[in-house]
Amino acid sequence: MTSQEYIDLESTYGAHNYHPLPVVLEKGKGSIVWDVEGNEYLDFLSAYSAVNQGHCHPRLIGAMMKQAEKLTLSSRAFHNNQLGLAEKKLAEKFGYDKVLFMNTGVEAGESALKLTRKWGYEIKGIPINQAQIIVAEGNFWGRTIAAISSSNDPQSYTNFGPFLPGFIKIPYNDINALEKALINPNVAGFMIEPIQGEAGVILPETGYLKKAKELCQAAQVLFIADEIQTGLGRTGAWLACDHEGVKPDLLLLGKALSGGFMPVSAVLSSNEIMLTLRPGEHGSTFGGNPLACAIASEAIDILEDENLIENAQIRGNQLMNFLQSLSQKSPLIREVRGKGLLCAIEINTDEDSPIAWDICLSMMKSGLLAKPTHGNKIRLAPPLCISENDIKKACQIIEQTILSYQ
Ligand code: IF1
Repeated sequence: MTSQEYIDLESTYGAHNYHPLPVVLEKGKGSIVWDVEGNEYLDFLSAYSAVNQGHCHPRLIGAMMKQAEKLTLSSRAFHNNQLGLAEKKLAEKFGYDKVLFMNTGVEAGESALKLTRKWGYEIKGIPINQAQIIVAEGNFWGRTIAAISSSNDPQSYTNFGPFLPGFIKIPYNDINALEKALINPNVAGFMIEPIQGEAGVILPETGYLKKAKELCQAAQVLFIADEIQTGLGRTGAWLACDHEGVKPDLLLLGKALSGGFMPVSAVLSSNEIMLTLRPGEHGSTFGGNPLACAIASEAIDILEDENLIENAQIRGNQLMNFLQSLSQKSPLIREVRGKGLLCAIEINTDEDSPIAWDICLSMMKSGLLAKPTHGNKIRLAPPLCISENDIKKACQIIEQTILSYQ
């Protein structure tokens, strides 16, 4: 079958809830993917930062096969011999008392908000059903009713109402707005992405996260860091919060927690917060399943053993240096932003201009896959295992494409 035939199948039989680039992938290895015609591409999206370890990592295949032949799912009605080991590894790695495994990132977000509300009522003493969560405009943490209720993006919420109450929306990177919102005694938590991915790789000013954590602490409000996209090495540190030495009260992980093999997410927190959840009050069929735990454990080890955090920093500097010099040469570029291997080019058009999309189509034809977010921001986020040479190759493709648009 040809790419077009596969695309037609999806169009006929699938929901039209995405607008993918016209490429049909069949194989992936490391930073490279191949389409059904055998064309090779540098993957500069990494499945939205889920394949930080690189596509189809052999150690993850091994861990998956080994566990899959023994036990894939026990349910939490019984214990299994992988869960405690994985909980210990994550808790010790990131310095928390306890871990709550879920599946998708949005489930980790939902779980964190339930924990925060419970803690708000039972520890902070907020009147029942009055708890408020502060979120930042431009946030993206998934597609559930709670997630879109906290969103200010019409594409996320239009015609999906009625919405959940209990969210206070403030501008991102605005410490005065946070200070004001924290006056409300019913605020239980502040949930924030250390860098806003979907919004177009928006970085807060240096010191914002640190100040925000301090203000939350002083107001007895939980600081919840959504590191589902920025975590696990993506920004050149284990966590984006590490760049400012900020320790969240609740830490959300997902995506690369499984290296792209299956949905695995987790909330990490303290005993005081975690133990507000008592048996039977929260869970999920696949949450903490032995297969996911075996894969997650190996996914963490790979990041460590292969120095992928350090590689993200070095390759990220290489990419950002190139992007900064390119932005001097091209009036088409409004701004380049990034930290580690989470970068973006903001094209000098408004959001509904087709130029960013056309640039991505051209780069695709030259062998590089990237996709715009919010219209005119092109996210550039290759697997953390990417080589110096492949960054060079990508830079050549980006430069020749952008300069051809003069
Ligand atoms: C889609 C976006 C990225 C996330 C953060 C939680 C979640 C995500 C910071 C939820 C998920 C995914 C969702 C996917 C595309 C992708 C995405 F463009 F949608 F926003 F990466 F930027 N927190 N992001 O980025 O995790 O439930 O999906 O496992 O929905 O199209 P999930």
